[in-house]
Amino acid sequence: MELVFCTGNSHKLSEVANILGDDFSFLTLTDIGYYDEIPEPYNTLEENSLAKAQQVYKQTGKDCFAEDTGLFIEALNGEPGVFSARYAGQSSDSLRNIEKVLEKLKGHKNRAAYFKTIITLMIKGMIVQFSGQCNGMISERTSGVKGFGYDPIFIPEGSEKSFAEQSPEEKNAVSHRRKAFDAMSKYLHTLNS
Ligand code: ITT
Repeated sequence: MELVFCTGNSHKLSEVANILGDDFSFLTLTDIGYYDEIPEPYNTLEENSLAKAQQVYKQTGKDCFAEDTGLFIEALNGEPGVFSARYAGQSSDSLRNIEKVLEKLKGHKNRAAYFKTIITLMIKGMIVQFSGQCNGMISERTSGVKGFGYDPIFIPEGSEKSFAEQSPEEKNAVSHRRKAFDAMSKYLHTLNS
């Protein structure tokens, strides 16, 4: 089975390679020579992840999967949510995005938040979606240098360390991405059996 992971985010590529291990391998967009931009114009993770997978499938005919992820903060009515990549402006600048979150949360006691990942898998003419969520809280300040995006301010439930202070193995054991990809893996095994 040959599946293409439709992402331009190198951090996602390495996390997912680590999560799937020997279970399933995938091709990257670079592997198949696909360099077109993939827009995310919609207001939901479901629609954006579907649009990403559909664009690549329509243009290459290859079975593939894409994922869209957002950080949802309770006290900010779910912001930055589906707009997580460009919360502080058009370009994806994690430091500025984090600054904006910390500024908006100043004085808020409620720091509850969650990451959510939606995967769309296009395989054998079928479209299937999988979801994974990781609950936690937003810290008062950044800590740690590992991971990417909002990891320096996200403390997952059950931990005292931010995702950016955790090893890749620690983050991948509990993350939103882990849960969504476990569900996809399980589905692929049932297809293959
Ligand atoms: P794609 O090519 O896969 O679309 P992207 O970087 O545009 O890559 P998303 O729209 O899914 O990805 O993600 C939005 C942003 O959310 C991303 O740029 C990060 O800043 C942040 N993000 C996603 N997953 C994260 C994680 O596991 N930890 C911290 N931040 C994350």
